[in-house]
Amino acid sequence: MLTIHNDQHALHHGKVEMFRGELVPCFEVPARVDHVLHELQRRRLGRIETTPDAFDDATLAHVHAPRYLDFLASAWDEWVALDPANTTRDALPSYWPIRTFRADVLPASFPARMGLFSYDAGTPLTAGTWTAARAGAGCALTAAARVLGGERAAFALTRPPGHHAGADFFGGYCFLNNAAIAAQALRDAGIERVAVLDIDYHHGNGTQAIFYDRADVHFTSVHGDPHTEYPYYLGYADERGEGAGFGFNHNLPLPKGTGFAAWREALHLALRGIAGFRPGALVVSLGLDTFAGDPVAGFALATDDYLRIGEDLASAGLPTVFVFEGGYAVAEVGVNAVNVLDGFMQHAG
Ligand code: 6XA
Ligand code: ZN
Repeated sequence: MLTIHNDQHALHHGKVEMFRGELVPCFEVPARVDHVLHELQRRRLGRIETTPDAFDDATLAHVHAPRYLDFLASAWDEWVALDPANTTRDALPSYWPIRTFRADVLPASFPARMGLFSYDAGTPLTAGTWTAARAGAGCALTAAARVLGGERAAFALTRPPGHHAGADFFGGYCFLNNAAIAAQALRDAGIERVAVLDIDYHHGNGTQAIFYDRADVHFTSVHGDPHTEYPYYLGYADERGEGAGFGFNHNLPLPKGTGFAAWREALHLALRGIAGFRPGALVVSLGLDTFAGDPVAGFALATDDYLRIGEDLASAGLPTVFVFEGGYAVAEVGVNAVNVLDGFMQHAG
């Protein structure tokens, strides 16, 4: 499979995140991508492009709010302007405008805007975050462009991940929604109906929210039940879409502890729903935190199961853009990710 690799991803390297009541070293680290890249090379799975195509920043505004993009672009400089010693610290939010507060006013205070544009304290913003996230979006756009150019599939190997990022907020280690940006690019190129399938352990709340009122992009997610699992406040089965988008959102929450047999049944259900939509292309949010050994998740998938997932995804018979999302069992994430891609290519027509 063709891989588009963003080599600027390592510029985003958070030090700490708030986790279960304390600041702990970040789970979402550059080594995750290094392991996937190494495994792709070891198994010679296909060509690897290391320089994504140039793109116009205006493309990002097809998915994200301009005031949010402006905030991200200047956030690090503003953080350092508060205190020169901040160069040694990650920026994390401390205040959020929950219900009854105003979100229309853009406060002058940088910490206040951090909270306005985020929803958790687990997503550090660092000196290289904007550069890495922007390059990551370019990687997803390039993968979409290659599939539009006739590739059966392409893999955007990038980080930070994207599926929790909404039109105007970051969270869950995500800043720009790479999968949504790829899906929108496929639409902009004239593909009438695009399906996004999110198989990360965590519900893709950002992607769902971006397309919730649209009938042209169908969103499906198989994930840990939000009653007990992050992101908690979205991802329930009764979320079907709204307005013109009603019927084009499909959530398949599963209990913590779910093993591969039940997970795969949900995948088959997801693929049946997608087939009924008759999309011209598929974007897969490829999270590997469904693995039994993942430190922040709770399903029980094994390394070989990822080959079967790839085969099942290939059976959809659609031009496919894979976008790398979560997966924090760092030593295994490479093999698990490449197993999906390998299984896919072996069964792709
Ligand atoms: C809470 C856990 C964040 C999970 C991020 C993730 N800090 N999303 O993997 O897919
Ligand atoms: Zn995840």
